[in-house]
Amino acid sequence: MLRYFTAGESHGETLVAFLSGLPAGLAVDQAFMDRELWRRQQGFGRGGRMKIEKDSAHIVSGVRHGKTIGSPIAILLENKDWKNWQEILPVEEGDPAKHKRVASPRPGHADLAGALKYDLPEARYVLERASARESAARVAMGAITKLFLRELGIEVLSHVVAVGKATLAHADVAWERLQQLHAQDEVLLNCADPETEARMKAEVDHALRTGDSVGGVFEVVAHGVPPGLGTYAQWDERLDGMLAMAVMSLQAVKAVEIGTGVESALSFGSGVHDEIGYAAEKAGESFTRFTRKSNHAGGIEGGISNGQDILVRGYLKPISTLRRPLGSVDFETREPVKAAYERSDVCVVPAAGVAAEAMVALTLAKCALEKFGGDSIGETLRNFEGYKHQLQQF
Ligand code: EPS
Repeated sequence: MLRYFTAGESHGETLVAFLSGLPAGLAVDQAFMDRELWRRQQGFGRGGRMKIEKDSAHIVSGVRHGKTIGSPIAILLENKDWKNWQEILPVEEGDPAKHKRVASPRPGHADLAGALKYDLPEARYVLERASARESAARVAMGAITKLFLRELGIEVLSHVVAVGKATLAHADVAWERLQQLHAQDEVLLNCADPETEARMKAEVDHALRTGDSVGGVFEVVAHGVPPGLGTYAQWDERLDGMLAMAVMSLQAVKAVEIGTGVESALSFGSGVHDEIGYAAEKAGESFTRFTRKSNHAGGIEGGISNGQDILVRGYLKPISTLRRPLGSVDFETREPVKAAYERSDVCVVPAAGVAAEAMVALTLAKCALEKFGGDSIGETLRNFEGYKHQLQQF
């Protein structure tokens, strides 16, 4: 059973990720992991912190001689900024005069709800854990599960379909185009269309100029997923439900969509459902001879993957830290004041897309291990081959 957790504060010493339940014998590629972490740090509109951090996954357990050994994997990610925070946020009692209070909660942030819940006089500890810095730990775990999924022929990538009002008109981007996008060593807004990307950049520029922030929409695409992951048999085993939770759990995501879910709700059934065909000759790499004319369902029907690409969109609210802050209340005096400002990002849609890839990969890996099992990668692959044979005989 695949299980995963993270720990760590945004300005603490390290982030920690735990990943337990992967089969033994999976080759772990450190350069790939660090490239995934690098991808999450890119994008136009990130703040000064990204100049400080250069994330790298420091694996301390569960991997020996370059391969998983079936034991829990623990990963450390150093916060380079810690050297500036050691006295502000020490583990031991420290000097209270050096603490850095977050005096007035930011609307949209966890500040107020978190302070009320944990009975904290101000929001410092709340933002330390609520911060999207935590998503770096998810990307580290997601990178290892991506390597596992690759063994099954599954790849997961993302692209940005909207930043503010700038929207990609034709969002059905070819898989090859996504691969090209991800081979690039420079990331602007991770949009497949350069003209749209320029309009997206203008939205971020506007937010930068006006002390504002801007949200948007990313799409995660999982390619090569076999039919049969997830099930309608029980409510919490539905793949779409699991993916929705995984992606919704990312900081600043306020809505999740599978395929063209939102548009479909406003359409007639005849325009939405993906007609089924059959190719007598076995077509290329597909798992079965059944074909589809479209993919509005986003690769999931009845909570089960259907063999088409899985498409999951996340809708991000604009970052809640504004250089031109909104109205709030001082925690101590209860007087009206402007919300606190701390160094922050202005737009994080491309980065959130990378973090969502990790969450989708973790979810798919969990479902694949539930279906195929295996304590060694060889055993998993044998079971998978048997299932593929079954599909071909259908
Ligand atoms: C974040 C605020 C900024 C971001 C941070 C998330 O950090 P800081 O307050 O240190 O400038 O840069 O994101 C990351 C550090 C990261 O790695 O993504 C927030 O409040 O959520």
